[in-house]
Amino acid sequence: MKTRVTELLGIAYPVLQGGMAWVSDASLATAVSKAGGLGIISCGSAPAEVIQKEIWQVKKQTDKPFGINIMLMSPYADDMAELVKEEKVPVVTTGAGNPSKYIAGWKEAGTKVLPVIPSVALAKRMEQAGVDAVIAEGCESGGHIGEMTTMALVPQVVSNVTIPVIAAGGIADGRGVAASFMLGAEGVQCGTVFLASEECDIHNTYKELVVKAGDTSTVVTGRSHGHPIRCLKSPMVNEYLKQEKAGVDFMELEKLALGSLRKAAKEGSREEGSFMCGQIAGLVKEIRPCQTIIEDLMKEAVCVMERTTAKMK
Ligand code: TUI
Repeated sequence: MKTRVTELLGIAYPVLQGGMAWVSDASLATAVSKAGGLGIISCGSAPAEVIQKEIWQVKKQTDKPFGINIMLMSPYADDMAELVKEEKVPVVTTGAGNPSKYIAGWKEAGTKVLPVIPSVALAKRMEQAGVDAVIAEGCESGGHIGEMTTMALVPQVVSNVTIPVIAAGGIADGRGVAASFMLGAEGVQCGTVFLASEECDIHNTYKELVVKAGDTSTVVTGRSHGHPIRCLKSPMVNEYLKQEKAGVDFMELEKLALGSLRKAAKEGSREEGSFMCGQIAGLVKEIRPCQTIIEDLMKEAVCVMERTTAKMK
């Protein structure tokens, strides 16, 4: 399938793997890029030298394009912005903030810039700042989320910018891909479905929890203090929500959550882990290689689109 997104990024399929802190490392990014999508290393809150090694590992294993995702609330965001230029990373995506101050430098280095945006206003500002495309992410996503749903956000962004739009949030099969294209997106970004991939280097417990999850298995913490995070229900998360409801302040709550991402991804701790995950987990029923995930997404999407148009005649 050829779209402005496949042309822009030099990839075979319009499928990006979302950056996931403590999850999407060189192993996952390499597998997705080798399979014809765009693999993305997440910087999370790691220091630049850790991410530089991940970049070297991807470069050693494939010549295909790949990206890094910079979480703009990270204390190392400035260092990461420099690293993008130093390593001539083909694609950078950003999350949890406004990347305006970095855009000119990245463009000069030849990097394609794709910010995640949660609203039309930010999409328009990013277009004016010269980005190559925007990733419109709905609150069905796992992790740090905005207010809008994918269904409402994507068409409104498409109607307000001329650059390509990539849909994210709640997409895990061909129906989600087809629906995104119907809304005017020219690519999709998926996270949750890649948690359940063979090449995803996280604890087996995490994968098991994703595969067993249903439609209502996730909750959102931190709404009251302006840092909403979607993750699977768990003892740690229940305690967080209880304390949040009781009005415990942000710093105290953060102490409770400290290290919980690592505890989920690396230790598989059901008690203390924060298993970030999207609402679409209920559709993810098996662990597959990235190649199969991407091929299934695209085959199903074409099938659904053909079947739907035939039904409407
Ligand atoms: O970034 C994400 N999702 C994430 S990042 C993350 S790591 C983390 N670790 C500890 C605490 C918090 C996060 C886990 N999940 N998604 C992209 C995304 N970006 N969603 C929403 C936004 C966003 C929100 C506001 C983007 C821009 C924005 O701009 C506000 C402004 O400054 O205009």
